[in-house]
Amino acid sequence: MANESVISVVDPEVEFEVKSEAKSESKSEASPEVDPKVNNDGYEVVHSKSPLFYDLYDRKAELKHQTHYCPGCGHGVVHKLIAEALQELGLQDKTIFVSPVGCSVFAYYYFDVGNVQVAHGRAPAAATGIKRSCPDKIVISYQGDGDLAAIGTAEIVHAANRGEKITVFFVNNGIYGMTGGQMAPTTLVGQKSTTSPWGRRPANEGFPLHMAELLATLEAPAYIERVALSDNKNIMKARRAIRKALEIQRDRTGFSFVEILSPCPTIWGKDPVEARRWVLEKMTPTFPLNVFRDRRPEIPAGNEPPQRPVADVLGITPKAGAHDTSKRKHAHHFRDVKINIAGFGGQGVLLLGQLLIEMGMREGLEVSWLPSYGPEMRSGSAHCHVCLAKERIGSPLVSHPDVLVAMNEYSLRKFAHEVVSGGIILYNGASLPADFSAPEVQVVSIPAAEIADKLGSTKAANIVMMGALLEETECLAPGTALSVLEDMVKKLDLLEIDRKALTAGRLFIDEQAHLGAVSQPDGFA
Ligand SMILES: Cc1ncc(C[n+]2csc(CCOP(=O)(O)OP(=O)(O)O)c2C)c(N)n1
Ligand code: SF4
Repeated sequence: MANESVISVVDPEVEFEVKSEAKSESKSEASPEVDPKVNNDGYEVVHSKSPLFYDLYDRKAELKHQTHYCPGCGHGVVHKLIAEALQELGLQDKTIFVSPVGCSVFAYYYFDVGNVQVAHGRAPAAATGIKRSCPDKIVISYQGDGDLAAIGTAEIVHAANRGEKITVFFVNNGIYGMTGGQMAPTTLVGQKSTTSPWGRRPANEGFPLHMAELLATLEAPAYIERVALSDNKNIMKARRAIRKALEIQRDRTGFSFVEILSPCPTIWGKDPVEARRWVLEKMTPTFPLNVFRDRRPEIPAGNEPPQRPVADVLGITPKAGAHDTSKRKHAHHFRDVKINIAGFGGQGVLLLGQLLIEMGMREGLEVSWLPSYGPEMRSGSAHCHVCLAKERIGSPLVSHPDVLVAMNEYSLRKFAHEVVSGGIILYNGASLPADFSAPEVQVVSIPAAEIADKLGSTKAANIVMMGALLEETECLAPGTALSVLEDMVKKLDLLEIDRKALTAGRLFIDEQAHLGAVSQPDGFA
């Protein structure tokens, strides 16, 4: 055995090693230094996992030895080919991978690149947004046939038709894998699925959709090829196509699309070898392998989409000096404040949130506003999450607010338990419901609707609450509130009421809340 080379697969995820005793002996004689290509067991590593993949795929303890793909699944092969191509082209740090809904939903566990996981079928739309806002990045839309050719048909057709400079890898396994084998638009005629147990019948389910051919009828795409993971020769062709598609994006040539016929042994009920054969023998007659498009699209010059900063497009360009803390109108005593404003539609719940973020922006803070409301036009429940922060906001979602503004009893009961310990609840009501208790937070009842009514419009109850909020938390300056109201409220009579409502809310906290409106514990101010 001394001169015999042994090839073994030690890691199920790919580490081919060659053991050559003669070689390692002579090496150790020549030099005691450790050769990085020889591992601890004396095996020479001749092929290993792409460094573009994470070292560790985080999995549950009992599944640690395997990826989440079934043995023989084509997704693993496609992942490997994409990783190798990105590595060879030196694009790892520039790549943003958009993963779909389907078996490959967890692609972000494997690729050590920027990752975004999107809703079913929306990958080309999300990729469009990412590419347009980050034109120097390499943006990959990775999709199955259910994702791309069923629920996402519109997205892919329009992204291709616009000639977005993204790369789409379309893994066509002729079936819905993740959900257990329903018919896909690419299911073959006669092929059985859980939703066509008799086999696909064109008279009932139509013919298989040829996505590569369909997209090739459009003018904009630069590159469209169909390849197959049926045997080594074809896998090498797939490798070249994947690399070429990425080069096309790197060179800013245009939209590139590779359809990859791929085995799904589990749902097809075949072993991995049979499944590969099935790709060649059954799929390629329906989906011929071909380069359908390879040309630089002729797009009239000067037709590029405008590249403007997002803030500019939204018209929220910060005013000069807004980020200069020395010029801030208000010394903020907090790092961030998270607020949930909840009530019925029509109570100005969402507007109150918008006023607060406008004030925050004017005071140079980072802000976010996340509305949530039901389908009813009026009177349905509505709430919005508001974040005011000195640093960038990671997520606009507020699970545990510092402050809850509850405009009605329903919202009080629904959201009170979410408020952080030591937080504040401002309740629009003369008194709290008898059985309500929130021992760990300060609760203030403010008869905002009544106050607003006396001022001339119940609609101003939200502004009364805003005054109370500003006075209680001192998170923003009342002067900023006034200037925002003056800019945003167009009707003069309403503006006058709002001004009074703002003052009334503040005065209520200063002068009356101590006299009995605080439920528990007292002395919050
Ligand atoms: C909006 C929406 N509709 C339906 C589903 C259910 N669903 C999850 S994956 C999937 C199809 C996956 O098939 P495919 O895109 O071919 O990917 P594969 O799993 O075969 O790789 C469907 C219908 C969903 N998650 N979201
Ligand atoms: S069900 Fe099919 S597509 Fe999904 S992981 Fe298994 S083999 Fe792959």
